[in-house]
Amino acid sequence: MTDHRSRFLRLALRVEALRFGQFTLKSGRQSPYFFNAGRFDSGVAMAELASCYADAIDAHFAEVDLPAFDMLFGPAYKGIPLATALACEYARRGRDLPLAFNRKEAKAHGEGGSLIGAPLAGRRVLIVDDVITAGTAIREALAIIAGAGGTAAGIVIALDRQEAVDPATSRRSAAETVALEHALPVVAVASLHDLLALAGADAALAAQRAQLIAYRDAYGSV
Ligand code: OMP
Repeated sequence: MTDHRSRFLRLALRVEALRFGQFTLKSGRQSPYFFNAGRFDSGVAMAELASCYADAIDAHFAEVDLPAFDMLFGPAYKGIPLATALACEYARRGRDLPLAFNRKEAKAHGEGGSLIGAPLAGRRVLIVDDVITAGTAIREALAIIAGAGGTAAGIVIALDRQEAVDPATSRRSAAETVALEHALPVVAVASLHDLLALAGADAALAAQRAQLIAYRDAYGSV
């Protein structure tokens, strides 16, 4: 497993952003694990997380000659601190990227509107979000970028749960479906596959592994 994958998963377990139990998802599925990006709730945890995102992105786009994206967008709410921390991490690495995010309710006074930050028009925008299950949140972000005249250049998430939207008809994951539909790279720092690999190698996670496998067999793309 590449370094950023295990670094991220161990960090997520340490700050309890990744927890095991019984959780109801947005889709209504009962999941034996849940990823809560809100638990990266300190400067050090957020900075470590941003460095994992940047490493995953740089590894993915390493072969591309031109910068693949020239702006970051964080969808409300969880994407906002993630994109901001990533912009700071890139600044630390010597790259100053414009940054924008949205609010969920448009504001009628003051500066107005629902977009905050650098203009999206004419930019190749990398969407920074927390997790993909069915891809609904990401589709909303794609529509916001297109509506503002930007071009989506890719999507980066911390965790790809690798779930099929309707396992009875297709085992293609939501992330793969979005990637194909929009001809965009979807880069995940880690995936359920990586979590299973970690659980297989770590005695402390052995008890969770069987439940993760059962869940993957029921809903997973792999
Ligand atoms: P989709 O819109 O179905 O891709 O799911 C993404 C959203 O699900 C996230 O933005 C969260 O609101 C929520 N979620 C998590 O945060 N962590 C998980 O592990 C699973 C979900 C989920 O409900 O599927």
